[in-house]
Amino acid sequence: MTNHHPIIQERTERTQWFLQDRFGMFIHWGLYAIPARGEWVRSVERISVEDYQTYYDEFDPVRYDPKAWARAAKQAGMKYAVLTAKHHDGFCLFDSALTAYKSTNTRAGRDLVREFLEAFRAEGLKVGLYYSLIDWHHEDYPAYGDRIHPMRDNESYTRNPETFDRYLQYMHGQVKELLTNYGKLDIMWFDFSYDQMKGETWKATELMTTIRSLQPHIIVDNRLDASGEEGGSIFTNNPLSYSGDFASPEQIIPPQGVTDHEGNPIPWEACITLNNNWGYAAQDFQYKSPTTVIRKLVECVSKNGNLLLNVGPNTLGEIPKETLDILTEIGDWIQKNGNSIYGCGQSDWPKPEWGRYTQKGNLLYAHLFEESVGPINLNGLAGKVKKARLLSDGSELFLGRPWSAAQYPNDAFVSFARPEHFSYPMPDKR
Ligand code: JFZ
Repeated sequence: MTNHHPIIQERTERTQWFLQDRFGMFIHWGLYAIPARGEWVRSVERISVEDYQTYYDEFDPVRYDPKAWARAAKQAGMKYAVLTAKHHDGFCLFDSALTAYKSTNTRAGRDLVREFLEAFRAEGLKVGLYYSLIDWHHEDYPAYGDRIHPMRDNESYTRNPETFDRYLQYMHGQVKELLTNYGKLDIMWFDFSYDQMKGETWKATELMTTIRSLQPHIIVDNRLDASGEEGGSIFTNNPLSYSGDFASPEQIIPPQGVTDHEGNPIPWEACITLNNNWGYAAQDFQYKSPTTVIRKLVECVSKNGNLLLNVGPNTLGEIPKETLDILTEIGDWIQKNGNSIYGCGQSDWPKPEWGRYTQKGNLLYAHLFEESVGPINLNGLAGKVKKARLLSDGSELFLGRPWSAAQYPNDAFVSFARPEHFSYPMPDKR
């Protein structure tokens, strides 16, 4: 049953490219790259405004070369990228007229956002900006100074409506700057809502009206409305204007994909770190293997979702070597197997026990996650498979029925070696 709710219809239209592209790069970068203990360091370690200021005073990313980042993303098979224009610490990587707390006033002296956008567009990638709703630096935000973000602290906080309104003007103003001064943006990634700090507390309807009038095609995440399990009105059949265009599960791939309360698929993107931190963490070497990342990408696609894979560049502006090596291997795989990712989605057939399916029209992509003993079985596909090919080199895969499979009349069987390598008799070989 199609839902003709205008917000859902527009969402479907706007997210067409997004659902094709499937794989993007998340970039968490800011002053927190200097302490190198993750982007929450100021909150977690209760760092004072004065002490955090030293990072601002030192910030000098002399090796920032967004063209190199863009090449790495492109080579890895990523089709879009999202950079933290401002994270919770409030430091702006762009030349905002509304604050002095920005990269152009540091030794960097550069509009890092503008350079990022230009470099990634030049590589043909779509571009997005992350913008933190939370601001630990703005004096009118109710977690200013030594008072730490309430989700990490039990001390109570109060929001003064008058002064908070000044923050909203600032926040709305910066969003307008980003959507006015930087050309066409493809994604606006807000982060995040909690407790009463959600929806209309952000004046979300007004903000969305502005956003849609400035950049009608931009897609927006669901975190203006709600974050986490609560999810927000994107999960209903009557979403609010600020419900967002896609759900944003974080550090998890939803077991059943993401659907609304009635079971209809909704666009989603899992954001996942490569080690255990978003921002650069110099001592965190717990990187996921390229195989894991590839399989997680396949898993997302097999559940109609996207993967936004995070990188955390260091204070000099470099993506860590460990990260680049993983991206290279992912790219080598995608180079050969990208047809099973882009434009693909959930299969009509249930998950096979040996791996996962992705599907595009009548093309079924079988992702084998384990070594096979003998042919692999395609459950219920007997007589339905015209031919089988190895995606990476186009070679024919033998499609036949091993004698030992007599008790599985409904399954098709695919072998990875030539039939003569098998000891059982092949009826069509004599
Ligand atoms: C947020 C940020 O705090 C984090 O630094 C990072 O940018 C990530 C992508 O997004 O993390 C969240 C957001 C929401 C919840 C938890 C972590 N939540 O609602 O529980």
